[in-house]
Amino acid sequence: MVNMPLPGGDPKHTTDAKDDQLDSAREGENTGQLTTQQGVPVAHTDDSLSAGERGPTLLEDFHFREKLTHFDHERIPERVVHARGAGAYGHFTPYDGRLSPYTAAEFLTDPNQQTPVFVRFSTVVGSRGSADTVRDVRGFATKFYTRQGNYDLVGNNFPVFFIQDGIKFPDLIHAVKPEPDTEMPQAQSAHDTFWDFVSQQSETLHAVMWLMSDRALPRSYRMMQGFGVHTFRFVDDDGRGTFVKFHWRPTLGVHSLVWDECQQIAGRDPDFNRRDLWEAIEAGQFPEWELGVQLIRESGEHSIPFDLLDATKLIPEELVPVLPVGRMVLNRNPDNFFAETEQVAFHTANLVPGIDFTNDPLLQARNFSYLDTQLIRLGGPNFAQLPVNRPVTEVRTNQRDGYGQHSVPRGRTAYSENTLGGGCPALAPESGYHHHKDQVQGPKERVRAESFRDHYSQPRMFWNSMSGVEQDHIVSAFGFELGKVRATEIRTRVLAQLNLICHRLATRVASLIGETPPRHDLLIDDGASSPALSQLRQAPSGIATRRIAILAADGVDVVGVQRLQETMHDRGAVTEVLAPTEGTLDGGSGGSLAADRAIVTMNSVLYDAVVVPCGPSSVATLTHDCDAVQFVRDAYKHAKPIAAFGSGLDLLRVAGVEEPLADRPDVVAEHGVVTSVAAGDDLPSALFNELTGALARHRSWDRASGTHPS
Ligand code: HDD
Repeated sequence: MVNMPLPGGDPKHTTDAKDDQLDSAREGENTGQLTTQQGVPVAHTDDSLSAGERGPTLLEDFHFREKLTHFDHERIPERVVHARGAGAYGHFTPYDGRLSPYTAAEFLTDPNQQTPVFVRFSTVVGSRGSADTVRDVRGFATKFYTRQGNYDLVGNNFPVFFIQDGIKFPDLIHAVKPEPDTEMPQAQSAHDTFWDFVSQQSETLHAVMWLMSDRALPRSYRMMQGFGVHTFRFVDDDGRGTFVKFHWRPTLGVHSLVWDECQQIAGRDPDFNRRDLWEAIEAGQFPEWELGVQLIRESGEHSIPFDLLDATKLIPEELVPVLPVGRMVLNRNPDNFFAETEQVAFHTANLVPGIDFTNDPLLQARNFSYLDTQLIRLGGPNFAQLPVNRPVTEVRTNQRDGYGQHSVPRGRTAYSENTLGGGCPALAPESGYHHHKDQVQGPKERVRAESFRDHYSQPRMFWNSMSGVEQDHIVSAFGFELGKVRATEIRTRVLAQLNLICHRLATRVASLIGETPPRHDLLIDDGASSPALSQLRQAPSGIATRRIAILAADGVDVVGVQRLQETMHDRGAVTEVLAPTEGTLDGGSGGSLAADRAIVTMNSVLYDAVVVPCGPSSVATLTHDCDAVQFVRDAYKHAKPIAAFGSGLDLLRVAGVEEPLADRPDVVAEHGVVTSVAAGDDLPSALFNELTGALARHRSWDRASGTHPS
């Protein structure tokens, strides 16, 4: 049964075939008596069994031994990369049959099929307990539980990778991970070994440009793109192939944090992205992505001006448009982090009929690595039986035994071909998986293809595609990262590489780190760019789920705040009232308002916008509260929308906001600072509209102070 709601009475209301299947593995809430693993009720668990009140502990205390032994074995190896992550369940539905001419994969072509999915987002470099908001690539791995078996699309939020051949993956990861002698720094690329590697491997440069860009600092997992990265192959019912690149596009738009914020959030809420995903789903604000594909005929392979097998290259959307093909919604949080998000096992070789690989040497290496890593991480060959990993289709193999065998296979035969078992499980010559018949020939040799040699034109295209603000951020990021590099010769080598991308880029970075800029402009820039790569050039999105902090104290204009809340909630935003202490605030002209949180427990970096409402005594309190003043100062510095009305404008003045402020009820909106002297029922709706517009634009980079940090 796929996607049919289950009858009530289950421990949890299930919604699809995967949820239905998981139900059999879910335990009820821990409400009954405590037992041992053997189900024996436990009478006493706080003192071990000892010989005499102050005597030694006895070996026969089986409850003590079982409790300690299990605890001692609770940890499994964390993922060697992508150790820190967060996941959720949902579903994918294709829009229609538009991909039918290209692929036999039913989940992509049958609009009547809603396929359950599990998605895990991750950072790459940090350990399991590291902060979410580090400068890093984000993993975007999707397991589709299709009717033809599990398909895994194990992608990232960058469309390109750092190396061309997977044999270099251990070198790359050893260079970027904490240095082996000190195990420092944690979850950072800003150290000597990473840049030592980069400075000698020009193939890394394109991905490094993405890493230094705002893409490496996503505001939310819900607001980032995903990419399959490699060129894959669709295969139709007749075995004909078409090259394909996969894209996920979030409906909430693509938005980033700024670096200064990221560093603050890493201390104030290291779970920032994880919490954001969890809370949005709990609140019913289900994140959505559109799946898009770029299709290239096999005969057109060589019309693309670079090698499709090179994972350090992207196909500009202007050259091959992205065809939207379906929608994914994440609507269910896991019940248990370890059982589901930690034990989920992705593998690039989990394919269904209709999708195949190409000879991309990075992908070929991955096809070895993922299965291999799951064996050590999940302790044996039966990890596909773990609830989160099980397909919703029936599994019938001749594989037997091994650690953690959970099923009870019956019958005498576990081999093929057999007659004793009636020849079962039988082969599926028609519907089974057939590898694409790719023609290959050539000598056996260790060599990098000539067509992989150009390492500079796409980093340059990326740089050329950025807006001025995005370029500023990239320059500052290089300045920060290389500023942490102690070895001068590494800095010099990196600058020499940057000089081959753009002389101006190298010169600007050199001046930030006090190094001599490369002397000559060595390149001829063809000016190639792909405007689709710029985040800031994309159309503004809506404001759904954006978080607005309302700063208030006793004496606040309750009517004004309530009108603001109602309007912004109607538009999908989330508001929270922050006050010097939690509790109920008295309104200046009657009424009261609940304060959701104390200002000191939060910070403007945890919100998208801040509003200071009217209320002379409320504002007087806030102007003497350092945390409240800093709140507005930081929001201003980080180019976030700020609104104030009535006496609320005073807090903006004290915080040093330099934009023109209103001196009449008419709304003044300059560079994302929206003000009016009106209050309560007189508040003009233009104030809400201007705030909405500023939120949809995300940041105002043109602030008068010009001091926003990158
Ligand atoms: Fe990888 C995990 C994505 C190249 C070897 N990778 C992993 C995850 C993601 C990616 C999203 C986390 C999956 C999860 O949430 O459990 N990896 C990529 C992308 C790559 C890439 C988009 C390039 C296009 N990876 C890559 C190479 C190798 C690996 C070249 C090795 C040759 N990756 C692994 C791994 C991991 C992994 C060691 C660690 C944990 C795991 O697999 O399950 O096998």
